[in-house]
Amino acid sequence: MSIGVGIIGAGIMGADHARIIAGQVAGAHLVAIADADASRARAVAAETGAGRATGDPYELIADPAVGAVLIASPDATHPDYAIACIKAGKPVLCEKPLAPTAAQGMRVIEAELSAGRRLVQLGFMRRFDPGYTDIKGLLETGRYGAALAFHCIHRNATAAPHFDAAAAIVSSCSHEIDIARFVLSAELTRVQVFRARKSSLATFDDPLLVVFETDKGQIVDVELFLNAQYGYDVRGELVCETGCLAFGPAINTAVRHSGVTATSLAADWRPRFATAYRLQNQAWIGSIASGRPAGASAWDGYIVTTVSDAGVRALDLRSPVTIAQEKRPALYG
Ligand code: ISE
Repeated sequence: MSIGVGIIGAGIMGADHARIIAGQVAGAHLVAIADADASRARAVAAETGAGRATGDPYELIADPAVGAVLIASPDATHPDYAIACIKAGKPVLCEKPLAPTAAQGMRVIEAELSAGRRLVQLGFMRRFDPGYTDIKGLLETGRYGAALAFHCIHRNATAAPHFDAAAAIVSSCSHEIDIARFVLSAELTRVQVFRARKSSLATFDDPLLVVFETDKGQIVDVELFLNAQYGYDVRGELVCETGCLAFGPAINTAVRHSGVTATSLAADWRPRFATAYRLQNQAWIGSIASGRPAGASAWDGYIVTTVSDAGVRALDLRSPVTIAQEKRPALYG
């Protein structure tokens, strides 16, 4: 049986997800696109063969042909659409972040708790990226001893026009917050944010160095540089007691010529994480069919919002902030 998918949001990510669902995922078919700008919804629907387009996301959620909803609209709209889907009993893949703040994210947790079942998967696609899954697998063999530190680099060529330093933490750094918890099987307990000299090409404090401590005593440092100009560059290195596990960022063939080895970089995250997005979306559809949740849960999404709230406070205060630890409800195992 094929699951009819509706997508809310016809921007960069909504259009990308529409192409992935329409062309690369088994067991699903694209039914409808919604966007506050109905003409954008119509354009993506025409390109991807989705039969319906609407300017009203709630009409899409109520559509009986839509069995599952992918939310890729602006961040602030995620909680309301996710809650409407939960109330309608429809599974959701919600782009990160779950919400701009923890207080708003908690509304989604309360909706799942009162429904008594998990319907939301968070779009932290890096959990499906072979770079991260490889180092997690290698760490878990025990061959390299305990993980001590995780160095992360997160560079974009240019930041979206609406970005500021707080958005860099809430939106961009949310990926490292989630993936550090996932790779290290640890919780983040403290955060400090350092501002480097501001790039003359940036409109906000960029780059930032965000440093976390974990409940296992590890350090996670993230260089966030969203106006790096030269390309999209995400990579990392996990420092363990007897070895270091490094991955990224090249996605293409190495060309050796004229005494130089060159590998090209992606322009943005879509090609860099194309495999991760495909595997994530396939796992989501598979989880609906099997009834076994996959990927990051709404709870993971909520915890990330508590950490990014603390990160924004640390940015403003210019001093370390302790991250309150939350008790995981039984629903989230
Ligand atoms: C963007 O929203 C993403 O999700 C990308 O993965 C991230 O690298 C980028 O910094 C964000 O702005």
